[in-house]
Amino acid sequence: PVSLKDRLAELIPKEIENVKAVRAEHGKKAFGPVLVDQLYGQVLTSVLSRLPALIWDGSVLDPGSSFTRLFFLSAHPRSPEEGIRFRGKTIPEIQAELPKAPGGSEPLPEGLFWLLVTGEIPTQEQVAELSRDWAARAAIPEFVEEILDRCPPTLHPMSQFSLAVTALNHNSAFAKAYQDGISKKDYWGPTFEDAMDLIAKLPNIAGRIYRNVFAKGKLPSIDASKDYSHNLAALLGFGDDPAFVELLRLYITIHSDHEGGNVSAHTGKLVGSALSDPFLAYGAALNGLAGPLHGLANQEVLIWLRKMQSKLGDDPSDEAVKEYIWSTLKAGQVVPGYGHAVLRKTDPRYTAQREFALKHLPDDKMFKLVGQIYNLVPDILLEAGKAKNPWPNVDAHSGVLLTHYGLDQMSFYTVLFGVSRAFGVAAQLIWDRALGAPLERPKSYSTAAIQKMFAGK
Ligand code: FAM
Repeated sequence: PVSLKDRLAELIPKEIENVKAVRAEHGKKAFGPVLVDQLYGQVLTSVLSRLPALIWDGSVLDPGSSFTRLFFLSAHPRSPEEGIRFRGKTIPEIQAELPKAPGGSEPLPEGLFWLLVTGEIPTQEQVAELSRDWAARAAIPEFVEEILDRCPPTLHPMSQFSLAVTALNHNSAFAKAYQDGISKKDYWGPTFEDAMDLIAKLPNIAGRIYRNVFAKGKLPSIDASKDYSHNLAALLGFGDDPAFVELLRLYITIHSDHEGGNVSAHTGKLVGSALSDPFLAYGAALNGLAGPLHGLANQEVLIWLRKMQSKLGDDPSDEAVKEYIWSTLKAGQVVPGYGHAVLRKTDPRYTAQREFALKHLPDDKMFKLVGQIYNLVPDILLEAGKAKNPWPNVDAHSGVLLTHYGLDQMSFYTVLFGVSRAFGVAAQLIWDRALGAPLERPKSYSTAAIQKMFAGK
């Protein structure tokens, strides 16, 4: 079928049977012990990134082995990249296999969404149908426009974004169906409609925030003959720059999903498990993405780089950069854009952006600085001896690319991350409702209970 919903309707009953079979065969097998220290977040890593607690088929991270990697680091200074697979495919594979726009060479995020939802590489026609469908759903209610227009420009763009997404719940198909007494087995249908509406409406929300906060004038309307990234670029005022449009296609694709346990994806899943509709669930996810240890890191990286540039000038020596990095650590701050809760290698999303930069902006000064930092930070983090992963993550690179094309308003960067992450969370919410995922409710213990439980043992 050309329609994503029709294809999904064919896949859901098969997957329900598959899950049943896996549970029948393996359901009674033990999976992961927990140490008391881990409950308090010490020893190796916090318990949650080790505890098998979630199921999500859309994407999976391959951490590599931290011990092997650290041990061999001096012998192999640049670690091999793999890291993430979307439905079994690496980033280079999806770049090669997903449909492109006419004349373009980066994958269309429409195709990535089809892949996340179905596990299949879509045809050009299926992807074109998604572009058309999203363009048709793109308008946002007038009252949401008014909410955004009334926000003071000093309110962080991420707070405005979350307000607007939450308010979309006004027209939620799932919330209405639930009130009308929908049966559990039909939850996925209205969830799918909300998920599609959510993704479709984000460009208009993001565009309006950008225009309002940075005084960029009137929004153009959505062009139904263009793909999602082209429309988003046009709403931000960059529709005439084909290289920027290509960057957005790559950007949305690689930021879309990153396993089920990262703060934004997990928040969406958790809130969705209470049967809050996809708008409420994604509004909550955005509030998690807005934290500096998660999505806000792309803003933080740019602030950090700019400060470094203003202090050290355009072509700083390695010694000066090293000293600057050490001064960040000595001030009790993190080096933004480095480290990861799961990955133990250079983030392949970093590499994909570096390759884009090498192709389109090899002489950009800030890109060169980012490359210089990449050669210095890992050894410093290793010497400092705390971070388990000294390698760069996605956020170390994204802001430099956006800045190159003139999108240099750093406080807006996480909004673009938020547009992208909706693809993964939306796909996950559809499958959670299709497979009857349970209410998420981890058990908490008091310290007194731990003392009592382990006394004398
Ligand atoms: N600079 C300095 N210290 C770091 C560090 C960094 N980049 N990364 C980790 N550490 C420290 C960390 O603060 C912790 O210190 P304490 O023991 O004093 O608390 C210690 O090393 C162990 O941390 P970890 O186990 O290696 O990392 P976590 O799993 O706790 O946290 C991150 C992972 C990503 C939050 C952490 O590496 C970090 O703060 N990085 C900088 C912020 C950043 O770039 N975030 C974006 C992550 C990105 F992938 C995303 O979500 N978009």
